[in-house]
Amino acid sequence: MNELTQDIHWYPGHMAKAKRRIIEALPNIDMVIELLDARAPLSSRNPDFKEIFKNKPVLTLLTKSNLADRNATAGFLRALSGENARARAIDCKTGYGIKDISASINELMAEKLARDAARGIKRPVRAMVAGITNVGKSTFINTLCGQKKAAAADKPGVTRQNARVSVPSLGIELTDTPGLLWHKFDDREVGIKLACLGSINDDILDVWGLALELLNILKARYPQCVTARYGVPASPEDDVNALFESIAKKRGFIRAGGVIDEERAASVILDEFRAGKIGQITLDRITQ
Ligand SMILES: Nc1nc2c(ncn2[C@@H]2O[C@H](COP(=O)(O)OP(=O)(O)OP(=O)(O)O)[C@@H](O)[C@H]2O)c(=O)[nH]1
Ligand SMILES: [Mg+2]
Repeated sequence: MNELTQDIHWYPGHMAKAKRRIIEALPNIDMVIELLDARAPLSSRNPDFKEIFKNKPVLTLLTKSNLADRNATAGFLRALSGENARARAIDCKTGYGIKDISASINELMAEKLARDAARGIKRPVRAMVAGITNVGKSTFINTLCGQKKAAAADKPGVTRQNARVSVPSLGIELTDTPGLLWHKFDDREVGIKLACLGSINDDILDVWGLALELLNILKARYPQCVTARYGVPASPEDDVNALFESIAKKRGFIRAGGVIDEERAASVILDEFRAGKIGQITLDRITQ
């Protein structure tokens, strides 16, 4: 159907090292704050984390929730919360959900805090912030401490080392970590979705093929968003190549000779999706 036929395989050497460093740091960590992308909470969950963090309390946060489908987020929060699991939605661009984080941490650490208090010890809760590349770990830390302490940027692989940031006003100490992917995506769809979110470096991707994959999901689940954004009719039955072409034409992405500029059209569709301009969209479904 398109050129994205090979499995996306992305596990650069520095991630193996980063994983070792995360494991080494764990004895000095009280709890984990696991960040998932609200637009794909299942696909953006690193399957290695279950084992790595098995002995730690985990607070799960769905980040970038203002870019995601609200109904889907509500469903995922229910699915991810359990007796020993807490899940909350946040958005660091708008500040949504940020003021409740401290209470969630204290709730999760209530026993330890009570134990410390009984022994007259007052020390910060040490929380490790973990998640895949570009999910917003460093931005979350900056938002929580109200200062730009950690480098953050719109590309995967910005943070390369563990780094501690103290937030004395909240009684916590956060450890920023490099984004971790895993060795191989068993499910090809997972790799595609993570690429759509911007968690895999675009340099190694076929951008045209990826945009077609994204359009495939959008026409099936959010055709009204495609129509509203690009002014072209869209429905689940559409041929994805034809839909891509009509968007490219509508936007005037035509090279000399009337040939469609696929690269340009594909980059724009992906960029607009990532910036939330096509709408509030969630790529994962709860029952996958
Ligand atoms: N809309 C929106 N954008 C966000 C949010 N959080 C982070 N971002 C953006 O996502 C991009 C990646 O943010 P980072 O904080 O660098 O992500 P990271 O998880 O630290 O990435 P690595 O260090 O590369 O693993 C930046 O462009 C942020 O501005 C959010 O809650 N909402
Ligand atoms: Mg970072």
